Amino acid sequence: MSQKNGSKGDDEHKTGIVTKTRPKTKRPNLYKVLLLNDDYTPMEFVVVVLERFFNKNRTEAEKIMWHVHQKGVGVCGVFTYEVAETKVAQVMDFSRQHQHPLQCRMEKE
Ligand code: TYC
Repeated sequence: MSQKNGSKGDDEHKTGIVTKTRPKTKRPNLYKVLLLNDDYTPMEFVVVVLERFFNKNRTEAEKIMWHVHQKGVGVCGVFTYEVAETKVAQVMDFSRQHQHPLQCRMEKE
C-alpha cells in the first residue's frame, strides 16, 4: 500500500537496475452529491431518501437531514461521475413522484 505508481519498488535495490513503469491507474474524478434545503419537503421524506439512495442508516440520515435543514446544503456522498449522475436523477424522480420540491445536485470535488 505504501508503494505508489511509477516505481518497481524493491527490485531496483536487488538488481541495481532502475526501472520505471508508467502508472496506468488514474484516479477517477469524484463528485459530491448535494441535497438542498427547502421549506416544504417533509423531514421524514428526506431521511427516507438518504436511507434508500445513499445507504445511510437512520442515525446518519437524520444527522445529514438536520445539517441540510440548518445550513441549507449538505453532502450525501462522493461518487464517480456516472454514479453521481444516477443518484441525482433517482432523487429528483422520487421527489417529483411524491410532489416534493426537494433538489439534488452534483459538484466536482
Ligand atoms: N426544511 C424542511 C422542513 O422544515 C426539511 C428539509 C430538510 C427539506 C432537508 C429539504 O434537503 C432538505 N420540512
